[in-house]
Amino acid sequence: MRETFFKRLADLEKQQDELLNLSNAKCARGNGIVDRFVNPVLTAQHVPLFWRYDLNPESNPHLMQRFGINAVLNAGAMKFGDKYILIARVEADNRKSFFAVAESPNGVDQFRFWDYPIVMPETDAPDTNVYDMRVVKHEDGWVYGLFCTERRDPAASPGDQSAAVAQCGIARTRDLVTWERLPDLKTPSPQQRNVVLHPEFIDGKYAFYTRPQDGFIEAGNGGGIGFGLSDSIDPAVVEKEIVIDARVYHTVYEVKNGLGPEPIRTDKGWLHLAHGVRNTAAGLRYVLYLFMTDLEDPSKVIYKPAGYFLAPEGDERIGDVSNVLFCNGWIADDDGKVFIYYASSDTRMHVAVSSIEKLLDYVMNTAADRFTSAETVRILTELIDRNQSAYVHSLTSTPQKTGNPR
Ligand code: M1P
Repeated sequence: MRETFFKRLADLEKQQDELLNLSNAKCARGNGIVDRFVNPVLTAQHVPLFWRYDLNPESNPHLMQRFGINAVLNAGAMKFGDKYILIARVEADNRKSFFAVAESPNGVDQFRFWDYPIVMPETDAPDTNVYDMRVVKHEDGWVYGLFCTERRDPAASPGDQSAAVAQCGIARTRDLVTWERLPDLKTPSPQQRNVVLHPEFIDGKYAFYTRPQDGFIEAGNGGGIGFGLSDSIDPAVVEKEIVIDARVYHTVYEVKNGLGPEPIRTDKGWLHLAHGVRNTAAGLRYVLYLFMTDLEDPSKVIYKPAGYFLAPEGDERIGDVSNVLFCNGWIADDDGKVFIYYASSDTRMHVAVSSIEKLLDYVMNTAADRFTSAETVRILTELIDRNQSAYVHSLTSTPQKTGNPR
């Protein structure tokens, strides 16, 4: 029996060692805006063996898994010293999520979890489930983690075991190990998810991007990505919430949208990444889009390309909740490189790499949505006309097509 135990352990260790040391490479032929990478950066298989197994041959002679991990997803991200840090949502087999820190020396591979998950203190109303942390280095000197805290709806009938209330939990830390829990954010909306703290004070106040919603799943009258100010962070109270990026009929964000990570300050404006949700016969489809707000007034959208820049592709389309890309973490390096960490289908984490220069170019020079088929054809025709000009032909060898000349 002992021999079998140690043989199985050696196999598991070898397998995990290979995974953790796997080097990653850019996928060929990206969209020019970002480069995806071939391998996911964090998965359930990255979770340490000593979290999943009782490694004592006396108490676990069959070396069976004692603590199952279902998925690793929706990670907040930040640079901490010279390490690339992900604060992942780790979902155990019992459906409960918790947060755990993983670090990499280069941002694209070799992510390893720290030895223990984060012990998140609770408020007087204990969380049933916590997930999707946005990490923000605020100019007040603290590192904040804003996350969704979910509790059973106190008004639910005994037969309804799924009605829930989602709110924004807030905690802060200086070392990513010890966290101080603050009261949950208060807003005028019945429920909140996807709340992000702006990294700078606005008019001396803490600024929050919110996602007001009427129900646990449905945004209802919650019109899109909101914005509001709070005099303090302890407690944080947003009395007035305005919608800055609305849901729009027949778009990739018609059903819901929500801000992803904290915005990145650039000399042209604040770069924002968000997810948009549309309905299909096969269920909801989550894609990622970018927009920019004014440097002085981050609630004012100044550029917003039509549609998405990343949507589920290939294996990304399949998982616990299929057809979903979700991002709540990115890292802008000093050299201008931007690492975008996104989860696919609520199952695993990936990275896509871009740069501030490319993201600005994309956001500022890609046509905005004009919301109808006719206008979409007009935008396309303008592009084709420009590409058919003699000047462009003198620069490229692309042959002119003559099917239906204008
Ligand atoms: O399942 C997709 C995502 O659904 C929720 O996001 P939203 O509130 O925008 O619909 C969240 O539960 C998120 O964790 C999940 O990835």
